[in-house]
This record gives sequence, structure tokens and C-alpha cells, in this order.
Amino acid sequence: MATLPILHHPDPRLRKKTALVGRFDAELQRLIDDMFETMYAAPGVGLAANQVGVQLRLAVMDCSEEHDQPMVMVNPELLDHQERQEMEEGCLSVPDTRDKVTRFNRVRLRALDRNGQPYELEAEGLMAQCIQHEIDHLNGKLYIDYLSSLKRERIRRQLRKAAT
Ligand code: GNR
Ligand code: NI
Repeated sequence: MATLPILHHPDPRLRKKTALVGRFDAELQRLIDDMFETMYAAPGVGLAANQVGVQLRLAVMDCSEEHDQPMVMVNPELLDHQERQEMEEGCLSVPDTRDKVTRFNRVRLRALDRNGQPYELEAEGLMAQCIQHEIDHLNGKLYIDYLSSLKRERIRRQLRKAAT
């Protein structure tokens, strides 16, 4: 296993829409293992494939307190959602900033697991928030897109300074 470098905003690869996963081969299993290692090391509660430069509809998550509930979402879809709520959010691709974003507090997810088996689940709170955050990544969207252009510009300037 290996940790992978995480891309930072404004890398254009974070803005590309990802492609459906069609093959559940050894290469995909290795990528999933490396994404978990990268996420736990960061540390973070979720990681989308395009954050490590792979343009596939795949994300890993673990929103548990004990970090013992790894979850793989391949080709995820939101089936249903309810109750909007403002929640504080951060992103490994936008380091050192957090802000409030309005998300659905409950979602119903359909996705494939690491072997290509379909599953559905209902999530609330942090897990629901994280599912929406990762699906946004897979659609080329970042949480800062929900903030004012003034805040977004400030974040962009900070990251540019940090990168040099
Ligand atoms: O580690 C993360 N924490 C987090 C907190 C609130 C809402 C979403 C997240 S996801 C983030 C990791 C990440 O950037 N995943 O794409
Ligand atoms: Ni993120």
C-alpha cells in the first residue's frame, strides 16, 4: 500500500467530471487500498478518486469515531434527500480552511461496493454530509463553490501564497 499525493485547489483535475467505473480488477483494488491509506494518513473522513488524480467515479469514506468503518462508494447516486441543514465543512484539497455549507441532513445512497455489488443505505449527519461532499467532487465541484465569490477569492489567494 502507498499514500498518494492529494491535489490542491485550483488544480484543473479537480474540476473534470469523472467516468463510471466498469472494471473491478486488481488495479482498482490497489487504488482503493491506497486511497484508504491516504485518507487515514491525512487524516480525513473521505477521499474522492479525482483528489488523487484518477478520473473515476469512486470515493472512500470513514465517518466513524474509531476509524473502523471503511466504506467504498463506486458510481454513487443520491436516491432521496431531506431536511436541509447548515454544517461546517472542510476539504483535503482546500487545506487550512473551513466554512459553513447547507447540505441535506438525510440522504439515501445507492452505490457499488469494491467488488461491484450494489448496496443502498440511509445516512444522516456527518455521513450524509460527507456523501454529498464526495459526490460533488466526482462531478468536479468543491464546497467552496457554495461560498460567496469574495470568500472564494480570499481562499484562492491564500492557497496560491501557500503553494509558493
Ligand atoms: O476530512 C474531511 N472532513 C470533512 C468535514 C466535513 C465535511 C466533509 C468533509 S470531507 C473531508 C475530506 C475530503 O476532502 N474529502 O473529499
Ligand atoms: Ni473534499
